[in-house]
Order: sequence, then C-alpha cells, then structure tokens
Amino acid sequence: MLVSGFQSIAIFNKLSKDVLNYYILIKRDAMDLTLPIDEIDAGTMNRAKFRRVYLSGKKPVILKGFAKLYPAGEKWTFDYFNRLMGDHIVGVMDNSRKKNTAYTRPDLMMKFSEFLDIIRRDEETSYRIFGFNMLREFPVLRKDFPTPEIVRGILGNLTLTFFGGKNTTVRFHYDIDCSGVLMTQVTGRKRVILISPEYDNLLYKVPFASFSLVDPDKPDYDRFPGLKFVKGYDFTLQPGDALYMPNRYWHFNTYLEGGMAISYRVLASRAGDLYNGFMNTTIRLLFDKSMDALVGEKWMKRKRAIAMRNADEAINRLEAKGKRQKAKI
Ligand SMILES: O=C(O)CCC(=O)C(=O)O
Repeated sequence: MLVSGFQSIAIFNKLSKDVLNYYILIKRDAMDLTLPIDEIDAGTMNRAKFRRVYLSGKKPVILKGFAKLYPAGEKWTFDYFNRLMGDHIVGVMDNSRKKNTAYTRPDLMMKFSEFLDIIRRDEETSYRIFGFNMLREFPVLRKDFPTPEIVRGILGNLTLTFFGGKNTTVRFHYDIDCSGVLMTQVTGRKRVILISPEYDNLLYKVPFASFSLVDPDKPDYDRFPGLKFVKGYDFTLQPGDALYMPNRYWHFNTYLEGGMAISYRVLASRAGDLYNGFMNTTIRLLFDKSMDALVGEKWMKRKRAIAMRNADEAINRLEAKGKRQKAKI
C-alpha cells in the first residue's frame, strides 16, 4: 500500500511521540531536577500577566529583584530587625527534633535578638523560625512591604515570615492550605527544590499530612525507588528574588547562609484545592494530631506503610504504561 507524504509525516510524528512518552515514563538513576524555571525581571511583571501565565497556568516563576520594588529590599537587615524587635519573644523550631505531623508548634522560645545572633553566625544551626506573622506583631513594618499588586486578593494581608541559619533545611512539604505562595527571599541565598503535585505518590507523601518521607538532600533510591520517576526544579534564590509556588507545589528549602523570607498567599481558585485546603487544615489535621497523641510512633509507622504502598502502586502503574507504550513502538 502506498503511503502519501502527509501520511508518512503523521506516522513519523506519532512514532516520535510514543518514543518520547516512553522515555518520559522510564525510570532514571536519580531524580531529574533539571527543569528550567522561568526567571523574569520583577519590574516587568504585571498583575494581568502574572495571573494569566502563572496563577491560572499553575506555573512557577522567579521574579528577579522583587524585594527592591519595596522599601523592605533596602531596609530589612538583621540589624534593623534587632533594633525594632530584639526584645520580642519568638517561637523557634529545632530541626534536630523529629516531627510526625504537619503544622507543629515551636520547640523553644527565645528573645529575637538571641535568635538573630545565632543565625547570623557563619555556622550551621538547627534553629529556624517558621511562619512568624511579623507584620501583625509589628504593623509599622507593613509599609516596608505592602501587599504586592500581583497577589492582591482575599488572603492578600496574610503574611508569614521565615528565618534560618546556614544550612538549615525546611523538610520536604507543600503548604497545607493549598494556597499559591509568593515567597520573597529578602536576605540570604536559599536553595529550593520544587516539584509539581502530580508526583505526590512518587514523593512518598505522608497520608493525613503534607510532608514527604524523603530527604531530598540524601535521597535513598533503594528505599524510595519512586523518586527515579520524578522531575522537578532545583535553583538558588538570590537576596531580593521572589518565587511563586503554585498551589500544592512541593518544596525543600535550604538556607545557604543566615536569611529571611516573607510570603504572601493567593487563595486557591480550583474547587478541589479549596476543599483539600479546608479539609487539611481542619479535619485531617485534627485527626492526625489526635492519632499522634494517642498512638504516637505506631501511627507514624502506619502512615509510612501507606505512603510506601501508594508509591509502589504508582510505580507499577507507570511501569505497566511504559510497557504498553514500548509494545506500540
Ligand atoms: O523557607 C522557609 O523557611 C520556609 C518557607 C516555606 O516552606 C513555605 O512558605 O511554605
């Protein structure tokens, strides 16, 4: 049978697509963290474009020099915070204490000046501050970083700040309320590993919670083979850069030196994200915390087993799909 030129192009296209799909499904030796993230000069971004391309498109982006658009970009130094809030008592997380649930309470309290002294040293520390509502406690700071136009909305005034010292990490998680997050790294560089929610199971998501069993710093591929299918981003935010993380994006952050960030949130627009955000922060969290209090390590063991089973099932599905596609080629 004779095949016309157009038909052969169509057959060729179909075959290349199948080959491509097969290789997308194929297991690699390690996580592939080489996806390129959009980087845009913050001054050239406007609300319409941000909402169309990044919010609606659920696409991450780095806005270079975002903090410099606001007084905070110049004013917010550790010295400035020390002068203004040094005597304030802050809740501090200690990474050396293991946590089995989401949304945990600070491990210790200390004067902000003491905490700043620790994180500004060029030394590793396990101390960090997670989700300090600094602008509510010190409203005078609001004018230094007013709600950016691009994220103005229902959650527009809700800001959280984050502080950490050299090499402090923030465990692999997504934000439990399923909001989109614009995190501006005001001081210090921060490495971020960012991964789409489509990989939930392959990232060994812990049920009833929004964190993973995996430590992306030391990925154990024998224990967590699902990671070999995962693709994501790995980049460093420079002081002043902002990162937009779409709803439910996984992130693992490492402070490369003492630094601070502030985040603004954008309420989820999809019904599923809104529903999950509500359920996560209420019923699921309450259930998880109650089980943790009642049964402790046994409950964590159960959650670990479910996460492993979900990942195995996801791997089997992908391998079966890969085989079907290979057979078609
Ligand atoms: O970088 C940090 O300290 C934490 C930021 C974060 O994980 C978040 O905004 O969810």
